[in-house]
Amino acid sequence: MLTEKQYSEIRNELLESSKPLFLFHDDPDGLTSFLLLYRLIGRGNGMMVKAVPKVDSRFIEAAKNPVYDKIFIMDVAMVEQSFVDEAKKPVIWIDHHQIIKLQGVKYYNPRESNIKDNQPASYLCYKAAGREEDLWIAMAGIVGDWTIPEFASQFAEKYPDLWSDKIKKPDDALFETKLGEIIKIMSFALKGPTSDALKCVKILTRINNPYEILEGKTPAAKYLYTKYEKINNEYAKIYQKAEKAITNEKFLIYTYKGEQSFSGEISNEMLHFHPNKKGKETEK
Ligand SMILES: [Mn+2]
Repeated sequence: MLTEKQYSEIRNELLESSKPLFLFHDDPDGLTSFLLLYRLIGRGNGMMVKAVPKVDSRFIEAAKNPVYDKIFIMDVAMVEQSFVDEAKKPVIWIDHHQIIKLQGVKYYNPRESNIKDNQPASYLCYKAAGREEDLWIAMAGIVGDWTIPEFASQFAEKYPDLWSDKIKKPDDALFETKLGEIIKIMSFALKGPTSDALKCVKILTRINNPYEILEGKTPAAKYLYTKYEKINNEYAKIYQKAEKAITNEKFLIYTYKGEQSFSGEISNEMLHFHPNKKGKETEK
């Protein structure tokens, strides 16, 4: 757990920033961490950290841009010291991966007080931003990172149709609820060309309730939903083929070709619906 003092330090760093640069991991936990912090102040720009989860020389040019006065890094496992040194700006790093100590960084990681405590970055950002109306965004990130927070019951009460009494484990929520569908929409929003992913991120900063996405009511929300459906079709095809490949063997190795990489997602869903198998995805 971070302390209340730490949460308010993060909040103050945000409130006092004229224009922050946000660097976030390109998964639902990283994305929602960005949304939660951005929505508190409505200023700044976000960039995804893709491929290698490391803030390095790829981000120096953006970091040096004089329009930004501070850099926030969320849910990225590694930051290079040379990045911090060259950026010459306050760096606030909120993470829950292995502890890494750098010079000149304000570092927030719950593992520092308890090595077993790895509450997702979105959990930390929700607590720091303190906007209860963004509970659904926090839940998407936290459950998307395979964690059920203590405020899940609050979410269930507010959005009973997005949750279910049967949920015991994070994967029950991921694969058998409407919240799980929102998480998938967010995850697929980040796929494809970076420019399109960023367009989707921008749309998400302006969405005020989960039903807007699920029902695709506004043109912007519909854009997200259509992208989701398109990618999900591809996903479903590969998933069904992989499911057909299940044999009595303990391990399932399934190889596929395609535009998108779904290895993690498919393997996780297979494990949920076929818990007696040990999945192993390979990709070509
Ligand atoms: Mn994470």
